Amino acid sequence: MPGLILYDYWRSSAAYRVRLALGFKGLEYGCVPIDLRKGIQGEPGYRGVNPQGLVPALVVADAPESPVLTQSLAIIEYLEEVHPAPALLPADPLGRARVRAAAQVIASDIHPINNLRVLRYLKSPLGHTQDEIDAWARHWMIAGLSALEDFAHRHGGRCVYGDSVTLADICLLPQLYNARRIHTDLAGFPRLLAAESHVAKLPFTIVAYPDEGMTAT
Ligand SMILES: N[C@@H](CCC(=O)N[C@@H](CS)C(=O)NCC(=O)O)C(=O)O
Repeated sequence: MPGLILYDYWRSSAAYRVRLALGFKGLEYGCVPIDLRKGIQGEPGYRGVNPQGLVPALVVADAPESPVLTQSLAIIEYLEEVHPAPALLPADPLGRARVRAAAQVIASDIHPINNLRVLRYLKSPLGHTQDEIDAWARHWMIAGLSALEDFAHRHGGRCVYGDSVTLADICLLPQLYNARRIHTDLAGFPRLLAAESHVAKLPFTIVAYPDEGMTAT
């Protein structure tokens, strides 16, 4: 049995962050697909793993009592502490604070209000049309990406922060994947697109890329 087991969904951007972090650190892991389209995340079996009914969850199967970790950023910070090299956070406290801030623009400010359950709630019971829901999602996407573009102008190099891959890039790639799914105009984000294009060429990103084939297992 692998030492790490990821409860995953191919299109989940939060799970995609964790796949990227695992790949960046060269960690082997097993996968349990949770099909969000079929509502498996709300079933008692999965609620037993993550009572919040969200993916990802990571089981540390080779630790005593096989603890379950939830929340993508907490999972990635755990991996960073247990497997510090290669690092996803800069060595200096100021750099770490900045990279965490960039990651939270995505993980705290964009993603939660554009999540599946939120968009479904806008449709029912609130009764919004699909056009209104898409406009909502794009509005918050652009607001967050604009802040991140500004961050990359101030602090970026080849990556969102400096020239090395950090947690900020690990959050950016899945969010741009989501942005394209809802047809967001990305022309106003040249620094983010450049960072994405640089990081997406690195081999660890290829395995992590959303692949529907994983739901078949
Ligand atoms: N803050 C959480 C967010 C997790 C989350 O919202 N996951 C989404 C997929 S990206 C999910 O499981 N959604 C299921 C639903 O909305 O029913 C994290 O970073 O792990």
